Amino acid sequence: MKMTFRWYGKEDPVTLEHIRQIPNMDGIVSAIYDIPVGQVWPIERIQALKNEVQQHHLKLEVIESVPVHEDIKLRRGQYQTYIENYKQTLINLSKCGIRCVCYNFMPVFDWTRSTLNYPLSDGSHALAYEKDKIALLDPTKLTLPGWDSSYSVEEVESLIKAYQDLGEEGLWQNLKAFIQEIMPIASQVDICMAIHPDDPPWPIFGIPRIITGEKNLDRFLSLYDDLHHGLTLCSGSLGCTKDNDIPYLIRKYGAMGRIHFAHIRNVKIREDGSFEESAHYSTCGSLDMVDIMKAYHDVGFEGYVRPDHGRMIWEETGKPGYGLYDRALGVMYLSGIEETLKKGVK
Ligand code: DNO
Repeated sequence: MKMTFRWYGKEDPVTLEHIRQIPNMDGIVSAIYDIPVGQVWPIERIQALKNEVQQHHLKLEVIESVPVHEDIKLRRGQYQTYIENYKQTLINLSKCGIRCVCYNFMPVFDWTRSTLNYPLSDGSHALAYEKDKIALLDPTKLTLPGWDSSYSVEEVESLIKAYQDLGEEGLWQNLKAFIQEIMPIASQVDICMAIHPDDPPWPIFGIPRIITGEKNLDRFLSLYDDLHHGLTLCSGSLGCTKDNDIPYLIRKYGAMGRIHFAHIRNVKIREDGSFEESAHYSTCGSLDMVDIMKAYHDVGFEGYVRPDHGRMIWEETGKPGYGLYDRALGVMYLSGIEETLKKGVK
């Protein structure tokens, strides 16, 4: 597997100089953040990002994400233009040597939490999803770091209503139409498309979410018969419900060659189904990292992997979930397990 690290560009308090000092690190996961969703990413902009990464002796490996415009997910308005733009962006990324693109099909909201700085018992802070607090939230008055903040309160209200009317089956139909339009191009230009699961993997605020577990992942993969059509297997997103057995899913989809990108992190699931994000180390959360790494090892996974959300430790401040220290600890821990597995130590 190829270890990578997410970098949010020049605005990121975590610099490429810092990232380069993490052992076993040479791949960067990034994106262009200032182009409005739906517009084409010009080759020059992609090349500039790539050059900047290379100047720091790192490689731009994965794009996370090329976001999908809400008009595409709702198949309304200017969806045809946005799909054509999406294809052109894939062509441009391919010309710059990119082979893996992560995206998601979550209606309106990307990852959702009730608390961004939940105090853990060791004095660190992490992201948490507390069911009772989520139930009281008004999504139109809230912005989380992973969300598109360009919508007004009225626009968010009308989007929520549109998805409630569309329903789960309608969303599946629109996803299918999108996949069938973009995948021939992605395949032709040799880009592996890696859909990110919904986080959390259940409906929120009364709107559907469909990339949630084995049955739906099977259905998703059946939408297009080509190895370029695949998954970002995010242990933390799928793993925040005990319904999903992560090592089993890795073995199943890994053996099929459908996992292109692995996000690895731990979560601690509570009795009531709420969860808090924990350190990567197995006993800090509900997931067994050795089982997870062993599953990747056993299926001969050669794709990209990155540590996912970290806690805020050692007084670090920064982008929630994306500080330097705890993610770097995650890299070292995962790399240690991988090295042990590779050497065949019993
Ligand atoms: C959360 C991330 C997600 C992911 C997108 C992919 O930290 O894993 O926001 O980048 O869902 O499109």
